Amino acid sequence: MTRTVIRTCPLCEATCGLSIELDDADRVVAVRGDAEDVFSAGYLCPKGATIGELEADPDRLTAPRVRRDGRLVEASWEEAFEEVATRLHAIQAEHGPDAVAIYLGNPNVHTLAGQLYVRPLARALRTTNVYSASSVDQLPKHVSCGYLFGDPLAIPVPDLDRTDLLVVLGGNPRVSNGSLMTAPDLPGRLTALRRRGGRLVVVDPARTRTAERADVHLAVRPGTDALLLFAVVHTLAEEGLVDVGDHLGDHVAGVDEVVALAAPFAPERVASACGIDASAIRSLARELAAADRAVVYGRLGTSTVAFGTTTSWLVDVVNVLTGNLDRPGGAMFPLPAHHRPPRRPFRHARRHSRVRGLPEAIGEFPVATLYDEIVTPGEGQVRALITVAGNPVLSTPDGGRLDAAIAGLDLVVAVDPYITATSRHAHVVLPPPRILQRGHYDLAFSGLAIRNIANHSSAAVPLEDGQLDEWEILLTLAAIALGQSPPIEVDAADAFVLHQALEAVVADPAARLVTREVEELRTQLAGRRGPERLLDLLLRAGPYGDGFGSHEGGLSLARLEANPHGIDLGPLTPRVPAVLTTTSGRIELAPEPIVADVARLERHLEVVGSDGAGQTTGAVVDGAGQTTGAAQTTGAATTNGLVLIGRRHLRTNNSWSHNVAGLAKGQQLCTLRIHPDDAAARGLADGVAAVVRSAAGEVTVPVEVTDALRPGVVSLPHGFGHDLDGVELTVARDAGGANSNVLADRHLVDPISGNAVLNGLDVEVVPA
Ligand SMILES: Nc1nc2c(c(=O)[nH]1)N[C@H]1C(S)=C(S)[C@@H](COP(=O)(O)OP(=O)(O)OC[C@H]3O[C@@H](n4cnc5c(=O)[nH]c(N)nc54)[C@H](O)[C@@H]3O)O[C@H]1N2
Ligand SMILES: Nc1nc2c(c(=O)[nH]1)N[C@H]1C(S)=C(S)[C@@H](COP(=O)(O)OP(=O)(O)OC[C@H]3O[C@@H](n4cnc5c(=O)[nH]c(N)nc54)[C@H](O)[C@@H]3O)O[C@H]1N2
Ligand code: SF4
Ligand SMILES: [Mo]
Repeated sequence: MTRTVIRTCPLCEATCGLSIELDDADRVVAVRGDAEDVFSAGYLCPKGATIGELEADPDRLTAPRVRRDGRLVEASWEEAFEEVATRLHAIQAEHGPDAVAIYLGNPNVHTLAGQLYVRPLARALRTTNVYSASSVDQLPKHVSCGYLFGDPLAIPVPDLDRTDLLVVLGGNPRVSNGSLMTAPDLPGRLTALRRRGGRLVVVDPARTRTAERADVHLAVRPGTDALLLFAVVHTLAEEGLVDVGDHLGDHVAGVDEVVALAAPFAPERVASACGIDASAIRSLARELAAADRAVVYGRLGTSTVAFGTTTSWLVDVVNVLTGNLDRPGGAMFPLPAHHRPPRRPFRHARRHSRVRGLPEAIGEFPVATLYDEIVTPGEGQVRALITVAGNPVLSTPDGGRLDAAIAGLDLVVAVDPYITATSRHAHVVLPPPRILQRGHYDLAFSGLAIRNIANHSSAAVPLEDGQLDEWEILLTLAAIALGQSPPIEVDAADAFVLHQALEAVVADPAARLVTREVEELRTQLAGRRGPERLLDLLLRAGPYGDGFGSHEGGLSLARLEANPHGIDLGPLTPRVPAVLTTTSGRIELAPEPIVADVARLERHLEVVGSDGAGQTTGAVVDGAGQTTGAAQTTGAATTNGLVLIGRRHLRTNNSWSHNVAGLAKGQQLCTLRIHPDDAAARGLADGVAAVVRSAAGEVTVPVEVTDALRPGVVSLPHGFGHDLDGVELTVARDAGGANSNVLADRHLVDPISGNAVLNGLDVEVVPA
């Protein structure tokens, strides 16, 4: 006998519905796309199809591990938490709260536990040393949206199904399935765009799978998108094409200032720096202005670069200036179903990191400086690290050095299902349950979706006796961080979390509530615990909620449980000015800190634009121990004229799905892609080993010669390099490949956000 369960796939941002067949022993026998899912309508990619293999992976931990005599041995939960408490309390007592750092990895945005219980843990630690994968990813977008719209979470997304022209910079949605743009079946939606007569323009140094299907592919030089977009603004202004639209007219400040800022960036002046003809840049601007409904979208390749914030900002500037912001078919703000607390105007750089003086953003410090905080003595030095769903050794800059630094810490706690490059250094590893053992709801991605959707999946398989849910692990750690000793009463801690959530909701006049009595709401939520109880509260108080009785037929968790294929809440609708939380209440198109950094871009243009061959990144290089307010270029970096970028593969997911045998299909995925001319010039041929060297380090990888990259650019995927001592990933260890982040210099950051520069690194490539 088998049974079928309906689940949302948690493996990427596309949130596809899956129909999963389980046998009597709850083993996965088949995974199909859920044809009835209101959003994905049956779509499934090769990664989603491997959920069964992930669930059955023998390397996945089923019990905690504790370090004894140098080895990670199985232990009971009691022993594991005892070990954490003893060591953590000693460090906190002797060195204070900042001695404990926390790093939050990407899967936290894909779990309810990560979305609802990580914050209580971080707060309980009372540390300023909070780091996350955001600062190797989309932090510049949060910062630019914070300044533009007042809210770092107000990120406009392409209204993909209704646009006539989509311009993608630095994204490869046909492979990544989209990011900061939640839409299942992106390949299909992009095909549909062109079928209905729409156009796709891709700006990418590589001819990616997305670029292959584009009407126009502009093979930009890495790191120069800000110049390109400024040239678009310049053209719009010069040719009288600026029109923010009647719908926005009253709500935008700073148009003239932005136009003035674009003055130095004529297409003819940036063309050689960008590696794109001036006429192509002017055409792009004219096409954007002429299209009825158009949208510019920038992703990873515009974010993990030296001008990440500036580029992210310019994407929305162009959308505003062409009248495409907050309009159907343009860039629109989703309205997710859950209640969000009212936001205060965005504040940024409220603190600076101890060693390098890098700015705080969205409550975090850039992970590019975690290494410095660990190795630099003094008050506030990091001595303990808690990682939750993260693998910074493989995912963040200067991976090799960070690896060694983490190995020397007094305490490492990893909440992770695997013994990875990072968790192998742990004193305690706390494994969360499997995907099918927990409920799922996309709190993060429903706020980035191209339709308003609500979809909850119930746990399909029960926890085993004594197994802890991830939120229970996080709450126990939070209680320990507050000084309590195990055993911890999880339900008491959870009652406190609920109480705070209730207080926040009743204090918000915009929340849908029939009553503002905390006690009455608590009664109505009885019968649930943990994340499901919080979710029920947030849904019922949210913009489509049942208001606990005030809005009949509105959303509640019970209603979602009765609709396992999800509830479609309709297409995106205009949200300006309600969505704006700037002090002025308007879109601040020319925010001071971004304006102030334009001079650095001009200097960069002078360096790279003169002959089109200079390869400096334009990033701020701040020597350890001091901050240079001024920008410098890398200048003396090792280079023989090549620039390194990254790439993703359809069948892998960052660093952590590499243990699924079927994913790679025996193929070597971690190759250095290089243009035939560049290969020939260096005596490199397909399949031979090459040494790739940067200012930070070197790796040896096989070469793949392809004309899919523009000359002068090489690419290497990240997330590989699992064959380190102690890593317990049998398949991934054998898969080969090297840690590309050994090459990423931690000193190279986008100075406004502190985000790491992972694309556009100067490298030298020679035969091994
Ligand atoms: N050079 C280079 N580096 C990059 C990038 C790049 O393009 N180039 N991309 C960057 C980006 S966009 C990102 S998001 C980061 C990702 O960086 P990280 O988030 O640090 O790394 P992941 O590889 O996603 O590792 C996730 C970890 O979570 C664990 N895990 C999986 N599921 C769960 C769960 O349910 N609960 C818990 N507790 N743990 C779980 C996995 O075992 C794994 O150890 O990498 C960044 N690094
Ligand atoms: N299969 C698969 N899917 C994934 C992931 C995965 O690892 N595997 N990871 C998930 C995560 S965490 C994320 S954040 C998303 C990322 O989603 P995307 O951003 O869509 O994915 P990437 O493939 O990293 O695309 C970045 C593109 O930027 C280009 N690029 C590099 N430098 C520059 C530049 O200077 N300018 C321009 N214009 N382009 C540049 C690269 O060639 C690449 O094609 O993908 C998610 N989906
Ligand atoms: S596209 Fe993403 S969400 Fe959809 S099946 Fe693949 S991994 Fe899962
Ligand atoms: Mo990411």
